[in-house]
Amino acid sequence: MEAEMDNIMVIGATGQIGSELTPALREKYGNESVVATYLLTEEPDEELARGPLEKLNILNRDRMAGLIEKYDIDSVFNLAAILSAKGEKFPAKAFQVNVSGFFDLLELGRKFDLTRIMIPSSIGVFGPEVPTKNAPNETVLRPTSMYGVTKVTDELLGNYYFQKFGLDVRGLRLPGIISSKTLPGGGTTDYAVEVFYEAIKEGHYTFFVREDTTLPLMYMPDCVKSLIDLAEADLDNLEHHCDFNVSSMSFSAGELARKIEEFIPGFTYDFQPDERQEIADSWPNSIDDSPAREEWSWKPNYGLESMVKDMIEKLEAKLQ
Ligand code: AKB
Repeated sequence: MEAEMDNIMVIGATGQIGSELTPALREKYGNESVVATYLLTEEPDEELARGPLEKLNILNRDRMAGLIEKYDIDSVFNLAAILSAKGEKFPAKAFQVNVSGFFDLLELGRKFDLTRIMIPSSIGVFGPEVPTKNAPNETVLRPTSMYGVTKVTDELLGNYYFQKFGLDVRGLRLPGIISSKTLPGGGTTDYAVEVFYEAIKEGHYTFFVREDTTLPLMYMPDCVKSLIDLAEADLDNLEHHCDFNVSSMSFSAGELARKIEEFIPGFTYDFQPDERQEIADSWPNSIDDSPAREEWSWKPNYGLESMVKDMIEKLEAKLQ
C-alpha cells in the first residue's frame, strides 16, 4: 500500500542533504507542496525560496506543530542532526537535536496522523565489533560515538512507533555523503568533501585521517534518490523500517586523493590524523545492503570515477 505524500515538510532544508533533497522533492511534487524549514542562524538561498519557506528549530515543538497544522503536512523528512565529530564535543546537544527533537516529531506524527516520517540513520550506528567488510544489516549495534548512540536510539524509536502505533517511519543508514552544493559540517567523513574544494582552490589538502582509512561513501544524487525511493516504496514490501543499510562505494582516503590527482595533475596531499580518526576506525569499511536492494530495489548510479569527475566539474564551475 502506497501512502500519498501531498504536503511535505523538510526539517533542515539548508543543510548538506536538505539543500539538495528539497529542490528534488519540489521537482517531483511541486514547489507549493514542499515546505522548506531552516534554523534561524542559517541563510536560505534563492532556490529554497521558490516554495514555502519557514524558520524552525526542531527543539521548538510548538512551532513544529504549528507548521504541520498551517500547511496540512502529511509527510516529514527530518534532516536535522548533529554529526559525529561535533557530537563528541557537544554530547548533550547531540542528544537534544538527534533524539529529543525526533521524539517530539514522532509524537506529533501520532497527534496529526502523519502518513510518513523519513529520517536518515548512519553508518555511525556500527561499532568496532561489527565485521569491517560488508557489515550486515542485522548485527550488534554498539557504537562508540555519541552520534552513533543517538542514531541507534532513533532507529529503535522509529521501529517502535511503527510497530506500536502504526506510524509509518522510515530510515536508512547513510554512508558519508559527498556533495558539491553545501558543505557538510561536524562529520567524520567531511574530509571526502573538503578535499575537492582544497584541491581546486589551493592544489593541496591535508587529510585529518590516515591514508588507509576506508569508509562507505555515497554521492549526493544517489543519497537523494535513496531517500525518495524509500519514502515512495510500497509499505507492504517493507520488512525493515528505520534501519536499512544503503551502500554505494567504498574507498580509502589515499585512493580518493589519487583519483582526484588524475583529474587535477599536480594536486598534492598529506595525512595528519586527528581525533576523528578514532571515530572513523570504529566504523566498517563497507556495508551489505541486501535488504534495501530486495525490499525497495535500491540501486546507486555513481562509482568513484563518475563521482570524482562530476564533483570536479561542478565545483570548478562554482568556484571560478
Ligand atoms: C559523519 O561523518 O558524522 C556523517 C555520517 C557518516 O553519518 N557524515
